[in-house]
Amino acid sequence: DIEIPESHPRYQSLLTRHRIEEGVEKGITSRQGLIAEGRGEAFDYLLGERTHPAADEAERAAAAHLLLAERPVLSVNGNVAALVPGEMVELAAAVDADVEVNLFNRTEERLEAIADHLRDHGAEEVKGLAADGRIPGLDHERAKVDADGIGAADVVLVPLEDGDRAEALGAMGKTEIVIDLNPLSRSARAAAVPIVDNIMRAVPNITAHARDLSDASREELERIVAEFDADGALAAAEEAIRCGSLDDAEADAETEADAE
Ligand code: PTJ
Repeated sequence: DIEIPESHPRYQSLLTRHRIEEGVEKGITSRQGLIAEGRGEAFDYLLGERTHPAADEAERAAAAHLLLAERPVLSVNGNVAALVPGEMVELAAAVDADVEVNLFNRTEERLEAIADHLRDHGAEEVKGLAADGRIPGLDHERAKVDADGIGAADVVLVPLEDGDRAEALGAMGKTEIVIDLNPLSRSARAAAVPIVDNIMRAVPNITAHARDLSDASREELERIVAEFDADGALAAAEEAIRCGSLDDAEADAETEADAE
């Protein structure tokens, strides 16, 4: 194990990288997951490694969607399992959702390892092993889902999803919540709620919003969902990457305003 001093300026990023490495060693994360992590890190660096106000709003809209859903499902792949296993289980409990392992590069070994890993982190039931449902329009291996999981879901959270699958799920009429640091990715663009934020920050924040909204009326939740603007959220993220993110004065002003 490596020790990363918390005082290191890039502590979070090094911790994330270390978790992915460990995930590969444990047979949870694919080697392609290392490449995906590198891509994500580059975008996070440009975003200033913080949750921007537009991402926070998307996280609140995601919580409202999940609370309103009849059959919400949280999809877990090899990167998600390595980075936020306990946090996904907590979110599932907060919004009463199922957890389903759903892999881009599907192998039985990795499926089992991820399901075990989620159980070690408190999951009671893990879906994805039955694989008795299909997403229309995808080739055999990539189409597999549980018929009573993602197959029957009305709202699905698909973090770090491949673009083809995100589009195919959208075409099935499901409300998709995507977490992806790249605001230009097809997955983010296919989503009803694109969350441009690091999954390490996004998932705990969706849970915090869900807890905050647990007593909200249906009308209030529906209002949050209706007022959310997906194109606006993507544009704000792109704007933050292009010019705003490294402006510390602006960030400080925002923090001060929040404190007041
Ligand atoms: O475990 P599997 O087989 O299901 O495979 C999972 C990966 C992620 C390897 C697979 O789905 C894949 O290849 O995804 P892509 O096409 O590389 O897309 C991953 C997206 O997630 C990219 O747009 C990255 O910017 C983004 N990303 C990477 N790390 C993070 C992230 N977004 C949020 N938080 C992160 N930590």
